[in-house]
Amino acid sequence: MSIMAKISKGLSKTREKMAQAFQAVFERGPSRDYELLEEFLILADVGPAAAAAIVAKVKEKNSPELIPALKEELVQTLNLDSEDKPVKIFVGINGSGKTTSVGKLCHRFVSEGKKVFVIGTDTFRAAADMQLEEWCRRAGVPYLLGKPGSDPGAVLYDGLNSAAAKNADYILCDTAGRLHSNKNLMQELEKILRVSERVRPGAVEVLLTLDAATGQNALQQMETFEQWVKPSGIILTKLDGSAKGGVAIALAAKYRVPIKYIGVGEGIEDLLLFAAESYVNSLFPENE
Ligand SMILES: Nc1nc2c(ncn2[C@@H]2O[C@H](COP(=O)(O)OP(=O)(O)OP(=O)(O)O)[C@@H](O)[C@H]2O)c(=O)[nH]1
Ligand SMILES: [Mg+2]
Repeated sequence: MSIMAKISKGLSKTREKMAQAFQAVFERGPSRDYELLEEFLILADVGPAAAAAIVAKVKEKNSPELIPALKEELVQTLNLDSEDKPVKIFVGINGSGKTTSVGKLCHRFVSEGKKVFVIGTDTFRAAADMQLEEWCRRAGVPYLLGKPGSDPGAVLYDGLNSAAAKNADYILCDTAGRLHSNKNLMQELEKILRVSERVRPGAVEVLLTLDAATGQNALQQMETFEQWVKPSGIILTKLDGSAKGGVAIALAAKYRVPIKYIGVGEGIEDLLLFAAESYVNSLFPENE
């Protein structure tokens, strides 16, 4: 399957929902009605603030063709510069897809010929180490996993040193799931980040995994993680099972943090590089 076909398939539920919202809204009036356009975007999980901002920009364009103008604006909203740093720390709430995304990204980097090292700092959840170990085996990458109950910061410190000895191009660090409302666990994450910055100054980035199905709640998660660890990229997971892919636009509009990858399935190849234009094209029905 081509990448475009994979993105399109991964976004099929969202596209269906977009089409339904479009029909429901515009059967009431002409598709040049900007108020209706805003309503359509809100129904499509773009969220009220981003919807208003986007419609204002589309209005400015004063284009005779509304949908192409809207698409162009959506692409611009989603098209954000992103940096690629060697140490990537995966954070996010429980079950959002951190460990799976680490496994998939290992596979992606290995197939690009990169040397990867994985550090598992989820010493909290039972069997977390076995799950990550299985992914590392499948991707064929070396790893260091913390013993159950051990201090995540100390595990990370050791892991970063082992990775340096192996000359890894990329070091992917899995962390335990934590609710954004849990202050102690957010402080622990802050500490993990401090440790890594001390060992590899300037080389560390935080990737926040967000489950697309959580819709507007993803914004709240972003809000809190932003306060504690400033994610420099988002991985939007489980798009295949969700109709709420429009939330990508809400996130990009509000936080200006790039979406780097999207998860479109449970398999090792189901993590795709995010591309604003293909994403937007896949939201609209004519691309099926
Ligand atoms: N369909 C689908 N399932 C996914 C995707 N990403 C992750 N999953 C599934 O979501 C579930 C949770 O994924 P994990 O990777 O274990 O999530 P986690 O964030 O590491 O979870 P904790 O460590 O418990 O916080 C698993 O069953 C994965 O297979 C995706 O893109 N699509
Ligand atoms: Mg996990």
